Amino acid sequence: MQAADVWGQRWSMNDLPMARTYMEVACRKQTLVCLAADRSTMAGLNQLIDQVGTHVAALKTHVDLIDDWTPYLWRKFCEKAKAADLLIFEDRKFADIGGISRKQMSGIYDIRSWSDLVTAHLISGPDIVDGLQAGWGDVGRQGGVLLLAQMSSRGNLLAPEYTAKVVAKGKAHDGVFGFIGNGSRPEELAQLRNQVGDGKLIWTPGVNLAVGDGEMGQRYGDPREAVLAGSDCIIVGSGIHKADDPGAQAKAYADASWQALCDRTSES
Ligand code: 5BU
Repeated sequence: MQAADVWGQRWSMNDLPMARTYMEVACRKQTLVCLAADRSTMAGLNQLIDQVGTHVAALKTHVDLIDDWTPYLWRKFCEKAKAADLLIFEDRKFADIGGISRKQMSGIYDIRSWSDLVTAHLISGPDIVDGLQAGWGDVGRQGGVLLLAQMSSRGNLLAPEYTAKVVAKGKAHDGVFGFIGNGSRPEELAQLRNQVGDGKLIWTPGVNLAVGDGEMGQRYGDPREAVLAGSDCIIVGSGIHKADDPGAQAKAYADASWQALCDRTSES
């Protein structure tokens, strides 16, 4: 199946190379799932790739929560992810001024050298996007920034006025791959999609087949509803990595998200 047919306007109105890469990977593997790989050991992370790699399009990491992290083990893990046709997305939630964000892309974790995507808040102003892009440029790589327009957690401070400002600034910037939207509230997500239009992607955490409240203020919505409301990628963590059979569960999320995308496209 051709990515242009499946993604419709989202493809034709978005020529950012990294966005097109994602849409192609999703098509090849018939999944809109990004696995939030929140395991705290390298063995646990590698095991996840073996278990679910064929059913997910991207891996979302928190490089700073791993107990036995070393540069060598991380390089091997990234090679394994690439071999499994996965984008690597470091959910670092950068928030500093542009020049410091650029430096934070290097340092011990050297995020610029292996990440395809990173998250950032726009609270410090739009130069953060230029700083992160300069970070990738420093090592001759390209990447995309996902701006936090909404969050999934209860009581977060990203009010609708703030969301609208993030979207207005982010839409105009080539370095912005897309926005993080709240997967737990389809109505909020539909509003975000209206503001964003078709030119940028929306990725959504707070998604689980078991809808409701999660741990410590997390909230969950249904994967199909999220995609129908305008999500282009469902970010799923514990729903997959804590399942008895992560592979089977990843396939269930993949099927639900892919079917929803096909239905969304045929309805439009
Ligand atoms: P869960 O196990 O599916 O709840 O994991 C969700 C992941 O998404 C976790 O890694 C969070 O850091 C991440 N996340 C989130 O839950 N909500 C948000 O608004 C953002 C990220 Br941004």
